[in-house]
Amino acid sequence: KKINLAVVGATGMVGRTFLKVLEERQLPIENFYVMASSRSAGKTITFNGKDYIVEELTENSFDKPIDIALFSAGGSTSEKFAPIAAAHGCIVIDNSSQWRMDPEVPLIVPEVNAEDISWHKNIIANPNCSTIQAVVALKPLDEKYKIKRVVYSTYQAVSGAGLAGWMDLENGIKGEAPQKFPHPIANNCLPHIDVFLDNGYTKEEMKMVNETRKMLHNDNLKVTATTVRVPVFNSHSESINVELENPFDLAELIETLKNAPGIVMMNDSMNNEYPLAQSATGHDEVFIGRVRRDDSVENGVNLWVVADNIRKGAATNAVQIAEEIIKNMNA
Ligand code: A2P
Ligand code: 11C
Repeated sequence: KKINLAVVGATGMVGRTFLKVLEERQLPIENFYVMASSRSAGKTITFNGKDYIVEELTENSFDKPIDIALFSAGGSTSEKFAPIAAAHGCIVIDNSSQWRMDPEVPLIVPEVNAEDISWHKNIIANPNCSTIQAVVALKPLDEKYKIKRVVYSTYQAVSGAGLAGWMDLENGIKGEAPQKFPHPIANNCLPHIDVFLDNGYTKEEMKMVNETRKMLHNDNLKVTATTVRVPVFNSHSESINVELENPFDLAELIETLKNAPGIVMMNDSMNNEYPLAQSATGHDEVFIGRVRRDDSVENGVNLWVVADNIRKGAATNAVQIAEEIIKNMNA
């Protein structure tokens, strides 16, 4: 069966990548709709060789039959319009942080917890980009060895902050002052992503903590994070330190990661082979390397994990969720 699909926020950075990934993966689409704010209404967007006129998102946008809507138009747009779409029987896959921690809303990475899709009430949340690539790496380790504690340190690209973040790096290299970030990002590392909270952490750091716990189904998992913006245009890199409950053989652990879904191992350090932001960009897999034992604890391991934050970290993951839904519809 072909479906009717809408992209909300189709003119944005993630929205445009939604279209690209939908084309590449050839989703079975009957009627296709592109929506954005009044600012873009009337513009033309090409999809699968056909022109579509951007519609303004309004309360009536979901009066027509739409099976699935991919939202990436900010938290407040999702807050208002996702429930309207859901009430009309449309399944919303929402890329904002608005619904992620709602106990009624499944938070999904298909390689990690596709089974949670079954209890959705027409809204499904797409996790934060830095959490998506981390849990793809952690899930196989949790299954085999049970995770005791996780320490995240991230090196995040400016594309995560949208077009404005991208321009701050591009213009910063030319010596211009920043518009988006509070300090120059060119030739700098900013230990500051999203806003600061009362506990001294940033919202990005707490997203990583809370979303990891939700997807690994362990509210008590010990996890902490330091998230850092670095002068890289695209793809997030992460150092992940993991303490496991059970002892492991390093070669076997590497093999476990290698055989897990969505992972590409690049673990030949002696030949200078390890994941890099430049080589991950444009791909949908999570790249893992520098796998080595952490001898400072009993069963510790260190990983270097890189992925395209706009693709696997946002658009591709959402389209994979849509594919799961379509599979279930046709089952
Ligand atoms: P528009 O282009 O009309 O402003 P980004 O994260 O790259 O800035 O993209 C944000 C996306 O969300 C854009 O497609 C933008 O549309 C859309 N958007 C922002 N605010 C609204 C809104 N109130 N209603 C619908 N779409 C919105
Ligand atoms: C960044 N991770 O790199 C953020 C962007 O919760 O979807 C994604 C924000 C979110 O700036």
